[in-house]
Amino acid sequence: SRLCRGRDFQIHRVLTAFNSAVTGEREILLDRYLEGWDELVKFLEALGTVIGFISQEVKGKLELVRDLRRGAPATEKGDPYRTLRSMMAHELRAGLVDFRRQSLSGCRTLLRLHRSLHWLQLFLRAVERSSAVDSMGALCSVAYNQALAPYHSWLLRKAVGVALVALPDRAEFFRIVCGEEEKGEREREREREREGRQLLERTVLAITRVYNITQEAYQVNGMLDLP
Ligand code: 1PX
Repeated sequence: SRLCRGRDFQIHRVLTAFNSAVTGEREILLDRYLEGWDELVKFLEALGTVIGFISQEVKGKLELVRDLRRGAPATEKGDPYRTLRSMMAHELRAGLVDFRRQSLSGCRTLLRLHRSLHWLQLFLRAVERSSAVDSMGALCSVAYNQALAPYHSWLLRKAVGVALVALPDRAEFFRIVCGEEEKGEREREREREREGRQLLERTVLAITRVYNITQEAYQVNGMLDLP
């Protein structure tokens, strides 16, 4: 069942990864950033097959950045893919960033993940404020229209619309977030939701911090619109 597949997902791992991605110098550690995404992919995979194309898309992007990292290992001059800023500096210096057309740079690839974190922030904030009558699909698509749709083609927007109809309901969402198996009575369900909300809040804060630092780095380098 969906629940069993979802058991793997642990929201506290998302929290830990994104929290530890930020260093004292406000650097973003790419390994930790990608680990945070690995965990989010598990959540997507717990949602089942209709969402499958979205998790494939994310996995492809994660793999691409990791391939680049492996292909440019650390030397005595430094580790080019250790942090977001070192990646930007390295790819700019090496002429790997194409400002005119689509390329396979780490910068343009991570920009897609970055925009997705914007979506995630908006979505999770809406979930926090939601009540039992709200539909997940609706919360999702409001956030999607704001954060991602402007970058997507008409056809993709339609496909996403179809996929969002297949989202689980709110109770199941919290079951996946809290990693509990048994369907409890009302009381248990409420308690679980309280715990879930607290963890969600902290996770949103961690993601927001990472998002803001990343946004600033892209802005400083004039790379917010990389094709
Ligand atoms: C605790 C809750 C965790 C929830 C985790 C959910 C994480 C979801 C992240 C969504 C990531 C979407 C990636 C989009 C990247 C992108 O824009 N790619 C497009 C452009 O790439 P390109 O290389 O061509 O420039 C690409 O064309 C898009 C592919 C399909 C993406 C569809 C996005 C749908 C967003 C809505 C996600 C709904 C997930 C439901 C979670 C409850």
